Amino acid sequence: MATTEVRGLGHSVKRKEDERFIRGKGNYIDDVTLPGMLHMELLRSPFAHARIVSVDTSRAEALPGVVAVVTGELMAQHNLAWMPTLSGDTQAVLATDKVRFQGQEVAAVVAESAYVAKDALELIDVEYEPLPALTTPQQALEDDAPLIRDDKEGQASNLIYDWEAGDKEATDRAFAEADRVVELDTFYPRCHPSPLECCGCVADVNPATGKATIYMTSQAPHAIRTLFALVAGLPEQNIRVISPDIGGGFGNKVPIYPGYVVATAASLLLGKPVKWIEDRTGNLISTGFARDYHMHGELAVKDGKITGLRTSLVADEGAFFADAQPSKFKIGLFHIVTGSYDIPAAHVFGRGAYTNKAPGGVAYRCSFRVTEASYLIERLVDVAALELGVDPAEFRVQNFIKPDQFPYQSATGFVYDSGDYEKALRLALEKLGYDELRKEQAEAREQGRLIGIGLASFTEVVGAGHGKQYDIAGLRMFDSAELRVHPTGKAILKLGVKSQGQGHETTFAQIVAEELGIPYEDIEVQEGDTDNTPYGLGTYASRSTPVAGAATAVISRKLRDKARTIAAHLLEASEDDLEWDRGRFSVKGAPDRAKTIQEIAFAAYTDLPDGVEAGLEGVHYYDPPNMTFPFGTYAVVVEVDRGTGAWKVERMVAVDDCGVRINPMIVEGQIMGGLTEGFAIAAMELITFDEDGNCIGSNFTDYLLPTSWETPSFELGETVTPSPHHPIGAKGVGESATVGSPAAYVNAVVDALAHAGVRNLEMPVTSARVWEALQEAGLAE
Ligand code: MCN
Ligand code: CUN
Repeated sequence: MATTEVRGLGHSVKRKEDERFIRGKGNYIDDVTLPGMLHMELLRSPFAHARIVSVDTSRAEALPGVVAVVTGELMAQHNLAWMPTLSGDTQAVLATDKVRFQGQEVAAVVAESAYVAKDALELIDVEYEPLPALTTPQQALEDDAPLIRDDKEGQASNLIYDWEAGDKEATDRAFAEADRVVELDTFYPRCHPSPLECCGCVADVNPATGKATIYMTSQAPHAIRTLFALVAGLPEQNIRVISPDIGGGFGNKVPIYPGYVVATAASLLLGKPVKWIEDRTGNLISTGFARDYHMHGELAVKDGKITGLRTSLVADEGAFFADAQPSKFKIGLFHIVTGSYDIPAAHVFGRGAYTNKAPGGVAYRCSFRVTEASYLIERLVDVAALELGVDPAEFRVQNFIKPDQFPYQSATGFVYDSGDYEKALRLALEKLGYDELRKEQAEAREQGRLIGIGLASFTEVVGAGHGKQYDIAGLRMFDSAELRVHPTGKAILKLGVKSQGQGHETTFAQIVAEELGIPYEDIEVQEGDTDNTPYGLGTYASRSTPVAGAATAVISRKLRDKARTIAAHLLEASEDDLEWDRGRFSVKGAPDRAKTIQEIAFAAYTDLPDGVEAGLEGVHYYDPPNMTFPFGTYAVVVEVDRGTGAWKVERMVAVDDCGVRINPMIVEGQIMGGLTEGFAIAAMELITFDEDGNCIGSNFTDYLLPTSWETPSFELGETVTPSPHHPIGAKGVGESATVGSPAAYVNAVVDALAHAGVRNLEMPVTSARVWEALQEAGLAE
């Protein structure tokens, strides 16, 4: 480990970026103001499914201050009425034939101010012919269901795909031989990332040079630029995507949205910069939702061991298949569903259907449906323990993959890098005082009080690539780091990923500090400008540390190798005689004969050995050999009120293992944020639809986000099992707590009612739902 002076790995230094954030000096998309800039607002469909008969823009165009009204018809003239999605489908940019979900983009007004543009929306006269709306995939997959995607040639039904993984025969055999089969039907409801800052962009196409500069809230600016070049036919070198400070993404800012495309087209046509800032309702009803997953799971158990796992899934994809996920995997990485358990046989089958709801699934701290998978297995394991009458902690231990089984090949095709699941579980139980708590629970029950203890021992798969197997829209999932050490020993690190609040400016500087011995405050980290950073696939799926973090370590080491050559020259010694320590090379046995990294950096520009290239700079593109598999155990204690069904979290212990921690404080911040989101999903967040497809949850009075009042307090613990294939042993952590915790909360509430036969409660576990369960179980008071 590096010394405290340079603040390398393991130091909880404060986040560099917070200096500007807490002073209100951040530079978010709405802070971008350009000379002559116009403002754009989108007209959205009030219907979930309707044919467009006519669009009359004349009254809107006549409003003073309105510069242009853009319709689907106009976009179609430029071949831009439709765009490709990240899952290889097509999506309407502005509707031409039909609207297919409530909130779909129908037209746009460009005006001198956002207020005028908004007023003008009401003056656009659209005649709709309403059609029946399909709001569940079950409805959509019925034989006589109306066809949602009649725009697609050869699309005869609302089925998008069937997909499977694992060995069906071996799994069927395991079930035939089982002495017990446990089943669970559950629905992971639609929810929404809700970053503080909604989506938006400022598109600035310079009519003189043809250069298109697009400032946008994107988690993946390089990939977006390439897709823009391919879709709009613009030369890629003429497109510059700049993602400035981003006020939270959580997956919401991975896809391409119609607003970006229309604003860019409008700027191209008008020759002026055009700003589009999405409002909260627009964000909630139209952009990348998450989950909406109907799951059936079964476990085969024999002699207390899980011998098989079978799942059947139905995804509600909305009107366009726009999941942001690796293209070879139609249901994301759901096949991590075997979780932390050594299950010899597993088979996963999933299908996706179009419905009249907003597209864009998967997002929201998910790692490509790992969230749903983790929820299902951790609920199933609990149901199995209840059915078998065994302790859920011990049942988990019995079935865990053991430390000596790593690298572990899962039945569905993953190779887990490292893990010690029992250690994390035992630590959580110890912190909780589990055995004592079980006694208290039994005593409380005698007194008529309902206490529940819930566990979840999740395993995630994060850090996509490698590039051979994982891609986004064909682009291989590698990532990059370019490091420039300047003559005075200060450095700039440029990355292909893009922070939305994760603290990259601090943690990536710490990696360089560790590897090169330059103090972390002397290293500036830059991201998000495609003209000035090396190509990368962006920040999602907790991949920045596993991939760009590895690239950073590797390029630092390469520069250290060059520094050794220069140091040998300066010290008139052989390279082999040099020792590296704390940012300096010294001659073995003569520690006073030494050169610091700063002196070496200066020499790289002033005093080089013959034949050595000047400078101390380099770039590395890292294609990881494998994913990383962070894990942990979360333990929740709740008390349920028998009079109302309300439940309260009394304790929440979270033990995480993400390998080596770069900045423990940032890691803990990531975990606490995720535990809060997991709680919100388990307890209160729900976007739903009435039978006509009207979105319920289109604002923050209906879609409930937790405040500090509702949020439980968390007790954190850690174990460290390094990733063997990552240069610094780190695994990703940015999604773990959101992935792992919902099952722990639900398991706890179910556990409180389990003695009366309750086996399942659907999320969000509202007090109304618990009240109903209490009544059915005869526990209501
Ligand atoms: N880190 C560390 N040591 C580790 C692992 C991570 O110090 N062993 C640090 C990293 O260096 C980084 C942070 O923790 O500063 C998160 O790292 P990582 O796990 O690599 O995740 P990413 O940076 O790729 O972030 C993506 C992840 C995802 S997919 C979502 S969704 C999410 C999340 O991060 N969205 C967020 N956390 C968020 N946090 C904020 N504030 N805002 C969002 O939008
Ligand atoms: Cu899936 S939400 Mo994060 O991977 O950006």
